[in-house]
Amino acid sequence: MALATREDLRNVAIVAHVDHGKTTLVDAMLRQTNSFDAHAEVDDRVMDSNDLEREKGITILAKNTAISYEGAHAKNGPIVINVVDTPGHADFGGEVERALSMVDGVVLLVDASEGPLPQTRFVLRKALEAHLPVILAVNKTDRPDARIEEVEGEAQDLLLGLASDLSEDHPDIDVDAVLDVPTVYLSGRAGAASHTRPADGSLPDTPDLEPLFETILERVPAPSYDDAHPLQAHVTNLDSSPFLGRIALLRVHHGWIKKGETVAWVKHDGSVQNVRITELMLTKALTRYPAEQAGPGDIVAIAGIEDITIGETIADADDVRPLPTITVDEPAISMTIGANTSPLVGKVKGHKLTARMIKDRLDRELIGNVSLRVLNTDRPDAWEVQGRGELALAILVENMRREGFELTVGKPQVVTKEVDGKKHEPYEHLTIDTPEEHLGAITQLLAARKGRMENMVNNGTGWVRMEFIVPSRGLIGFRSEFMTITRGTGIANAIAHGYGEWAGVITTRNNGSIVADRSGVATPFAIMNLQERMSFFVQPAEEVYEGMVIGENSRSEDMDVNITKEKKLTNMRSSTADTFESMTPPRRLTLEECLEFAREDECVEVTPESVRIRKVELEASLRARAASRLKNQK
Ligand SMILES: Nc1nc2c(ncn2[C@@H]2O[C@H](COP(=O)(O)OP(=O)(O)OP(=O)(O)O)[C@@H](O)[C@H]2O)c(=O)[nH]1
Ligand SMILES: [Mg+2]
Repeated sequence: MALATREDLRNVAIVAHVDHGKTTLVDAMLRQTNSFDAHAEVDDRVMDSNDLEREKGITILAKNTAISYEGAHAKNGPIVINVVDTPGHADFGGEVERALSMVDGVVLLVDASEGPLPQTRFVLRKALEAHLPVILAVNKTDRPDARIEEVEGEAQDLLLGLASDLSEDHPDIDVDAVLDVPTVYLSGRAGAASHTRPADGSLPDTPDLEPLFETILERVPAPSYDDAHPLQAHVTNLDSSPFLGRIALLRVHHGWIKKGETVAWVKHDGSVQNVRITELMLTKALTRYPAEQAGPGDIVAIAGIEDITIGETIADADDVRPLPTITVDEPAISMTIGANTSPLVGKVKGHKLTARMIKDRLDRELIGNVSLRVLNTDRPDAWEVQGRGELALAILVENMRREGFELTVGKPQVVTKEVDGKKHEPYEHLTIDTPEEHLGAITQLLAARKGRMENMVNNGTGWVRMEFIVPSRGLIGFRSEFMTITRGTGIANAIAHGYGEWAGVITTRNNGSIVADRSGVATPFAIMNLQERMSFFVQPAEEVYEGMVIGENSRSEDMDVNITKEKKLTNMRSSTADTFESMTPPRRLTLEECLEFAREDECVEVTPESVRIRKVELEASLRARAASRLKNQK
């Protein structure tokens, strides 16, 4: 079987740990290949196109763009490079795995100061398992704290370690080929690159990205295909448009796909249906344009197939050959998402309230999000949603909130498993970088959360790096405490470390909740009276209800208070201005903070206007009874 190649095409994914500069580099690649219209106003990080991505400054969804490279290294005419930008946050690892099924090589970015971090290892491992060639790019060489040579060494060590690890399970991996990795030095932000190592803190010596393009063209193979093979294309991503409905992104492996043609759609359950390709589009920079046909190696968008999902195959109608389904790592964190059951439900007209609407929305999410699972619960209006991590689930809830949903969201839990009759839970490998002085407090914090220290390096710069193996459960709510301890300076990164035995009880929050004991409106008088002993989440004039958590106690137990109490009228005049001045402003918790804060017997009420923590059991008397029952059991 003689393989042909598409010399005019390359498919490459940019992978890295979070914030190591992937999206910024893609900007520079687009700009330098004149991919934008001459007068277009172009934002930074154009690939981070959805609202939440821009707000949080992180990439959530993998996306592809196409550039036409016409520079010095394109010897026989322009070469289209499909570039897939991937998220670096561990919770979106499923996106990365999927992105890898679209490409023939990866550029692995490593921050010249931070060096390889847990997600670097994860993405590199996935790339090697997929037999993809790797280009190592030491990025941000301009950082004043860059330590380029050291970081390069660490990346080489990582490669070596992974290669020898992998060769045990995958004898077909060619270790020498794996270790033959070219290095490029980059400052993605400056759009500069070089083959030779710049001095720490300075820019690479070529004022453009030519050395990177050169290496991509040389190392990432042009897509190869069998000329005689019938059409075979994999659905690797989904999108939608108001005009075209669902859009499936396909990586064509063999054969040609033509507009107007009838093809076979091989579904997950193995059934095959003939469908007509009514819309076919290729990508240029950030826009899709209609095309007549696409061939081997192309990443092409098709519209008009309503239920098509990721991992399915489009094949020749006369010779159907399915591709393997795309697998991703299992989810570790779950939470229940259900209809809003609080007394304040539906205060604003037009919100999406019903269980039906919520279920439809969750089902829709499943289609595009391969790392998610939705299970039934014993209640008809609530579902258990499982995902890779807390953030991934919080983002789903945040998106639904913005779409107008009202929800009740349970506290995040871990997904446990039975192994040999014993309960097992997921663990994480946690890497911490922190100024030395916080070492003691952090060790204590993690000990309480059942973390086991694996490694500690003090490189004499006043910073230490510690590595822990911690139950994922112990990391729920960890981040905010960690940030307080390190006054925002610490860096913590976690990555899945498989399942291990249940670690026992973990107590996370030391302080109890302040709970409203009746419905009404919070008054300045009541808040003033209580604020010494607690910190409040609500402010005067805000509506509250019985069982709503309105603050954090300075003691460990919960406390029910009347926050609606009015001051008795007296003859004495007091100026309200006075009152307000001495009132501490309320602590406003974000959705993620609420999810972290909530205890087992609490959940979070989410509406487009507000996020409130509440007791699962709203009535004080019922709560008291449940608590005493629990005490008697112990
Ligand atoms: N000093 C320096 N900073 C850079 C460079 N490239 C990117 N940054 C900064 O690094 C931060 C992260 O950049 P992004 O491009 O969003 O990183 P990312 O890898 O796409 O992040 P995720 O998608 O969230 O994983 C931003 O604040 C950038 O301005 C660089 O070459 N030098
Ligand atoms: Mg990004």
